[in-house]
Amino acid sequence: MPRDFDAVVVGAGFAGLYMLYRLRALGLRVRVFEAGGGVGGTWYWNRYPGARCDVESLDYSYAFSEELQQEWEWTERYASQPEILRYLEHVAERFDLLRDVQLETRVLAAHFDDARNAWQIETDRGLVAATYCIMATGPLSCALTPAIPGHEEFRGATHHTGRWPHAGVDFRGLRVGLVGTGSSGVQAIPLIAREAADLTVFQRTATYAVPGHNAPLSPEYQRDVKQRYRAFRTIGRQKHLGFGADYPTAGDLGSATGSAERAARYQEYWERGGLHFMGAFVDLMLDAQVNETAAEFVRGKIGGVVADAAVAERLSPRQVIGCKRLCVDTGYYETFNRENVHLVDVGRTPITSFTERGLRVGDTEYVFDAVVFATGFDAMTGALDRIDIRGRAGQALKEKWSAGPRTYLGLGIAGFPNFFVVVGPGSPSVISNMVPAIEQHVDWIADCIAHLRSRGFRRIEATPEAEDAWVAHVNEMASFTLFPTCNSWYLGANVPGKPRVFMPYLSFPLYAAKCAEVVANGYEGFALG
Ligand code: FAD
Ligand code: N01
Repeated sequence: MPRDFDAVVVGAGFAGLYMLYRLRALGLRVRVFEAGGGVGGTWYWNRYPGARCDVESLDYSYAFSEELQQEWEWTERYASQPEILRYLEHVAERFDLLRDVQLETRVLAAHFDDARNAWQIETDRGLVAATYCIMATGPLSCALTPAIPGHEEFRGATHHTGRWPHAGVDFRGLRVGLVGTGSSGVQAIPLIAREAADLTVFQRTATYAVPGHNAPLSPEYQRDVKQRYRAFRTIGRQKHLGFGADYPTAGDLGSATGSAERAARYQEYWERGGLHFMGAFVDLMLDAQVNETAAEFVRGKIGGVVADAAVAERLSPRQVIGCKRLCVDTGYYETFNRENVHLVDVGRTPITSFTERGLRVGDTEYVFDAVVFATGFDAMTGALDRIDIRGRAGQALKEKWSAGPRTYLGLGIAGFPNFFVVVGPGSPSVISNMVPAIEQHVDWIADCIAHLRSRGFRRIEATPEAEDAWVAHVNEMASFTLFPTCNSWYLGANVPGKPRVFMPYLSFPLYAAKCAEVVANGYEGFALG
């Protein structure tokens, strides 16, 4: 079979679009395959009411083009889904990317042909061959609906937040059930509650939510940032989470701070809003006792907002704060003061089944016109697991990863030559501001391919030794922290049967430095041939 492309990229979100831009600039023939009917990835699929970013827009945006970052005007501190989608569509148009993106095309398989040193990529529209195969399939793109018996019997509508109908959903006058209180549920609940006749929230684990204090972006502040955008980005990238240049980070320990001063610090960071809260002390995710003081502070806030003490108690989480991704909210806890909103605990008694009219929990039937699943994603590995990926000697990636994902730097995989993953397991990815994390990965991959081509190398592959050492290092980093203490999707704990392994790498700047060092040492840990 002829080689159709130098590179195939799977996915047209932030990662796939920028990957195409970089590879095209190197003169490669590239094809992007995207399952969706448009570009945007996360922001194409997640159209539920209230969807917006939780990293501020001036940070959560591309830095690769000075013109782009100067031209684009964000309207809010945290942009809404429609605005981010418009931005990505603008990027695709501005850089003439669409002509190499094939939409509504799902990649089903990618097999490495050793003799031809090429990837054979099977889509639901045919087969192509390419030298490089780059997975930009997204760490949170594989929506997960729990297998609740009797789904087919339910006469009402069901929707998943991550696969929201393009025409929107009119909840007016409807009795709505909503399952899940992670970031998606926390964003959707206040808006659905305002529209629906009645909303019942099914909560398995109470969640910590910190107000985002979302507001229109002041033109003065935006102008100010744009005047120093390069420095703003550089400082942001030096922070552990890859953002927040304008927020000084506390460098002191909660364990060495008195309780009154600690409470004042929490209040200050609460007022800052959003994910910044976890930066109040450097040992918040290292010391369980310090973490508990922050958790207690947030529980106090919940108690102060929710009028019914019993409901407030049920909404108060008990796990380590920050162990599951912190939610950033607008009026989440307040919503439970509304008369048309009810909270049902399904932590001890899970949802038993669907019925014709709604959901059954134990002996109680709840009647609904519509049920919303805000139940999250098969994160980091889900989209890759759903493609039949086979490397040298026909080795299946799914089999290789049966005890948990194994990568070198999250970028490369031993046994899978000329195959790259953008923001894959073993990289900071979901634990960081993802746009700079994506740009750093894409730049690394593009520079690597340019290096191979300029030196006449035809193949690159991570060595098993480098991969083993990296997997051990990623685990070791997590083991110093409180992250492994709860059932988070970072650990795969939300997917029945998924191996419990902490998947992201903690610390964006350390990671970026390591990637640069690998290059400086002649692609140390990779075999080039
Ligand atoms: P995606 O945007 O997920 O794109 C991957 C694309 O690959 C998808 O369009 C998918 O259809 C396609 N694809 C997958 N498999 C196949 C296949 N087999 N064949 C063809 N196409 C395929 N991160 C932050 O840092 N800050 C935030 O504020 C933030 N907010 C978020 C809000 C929501 C509601 C969600 C769900 C996630 C959020 N994230 C946030 C994480 C977000 O996923 C990333 O920031 C980023 O958008 C990921 O971009 P990506 O291109 O890597 O993946
Ligand atoms: O998914 P989640 P999400 N019965 O997995 C519950 C990003 N994001 O879509 O905690 C009952 O966090 C589950 O309960 P439990 C962000 O990175 C960002 O909300 O597993 N409940 C949980 O409450 C985020 O972390 C934003 O016990 C069930 C919920 O469903 C990631 O995407 C917005 C259940 C799932 O929460 C995922 O967020 C949205 C069952 N059978 C997403 N199964 C921003 O704000 C699951 N649950 C930027």
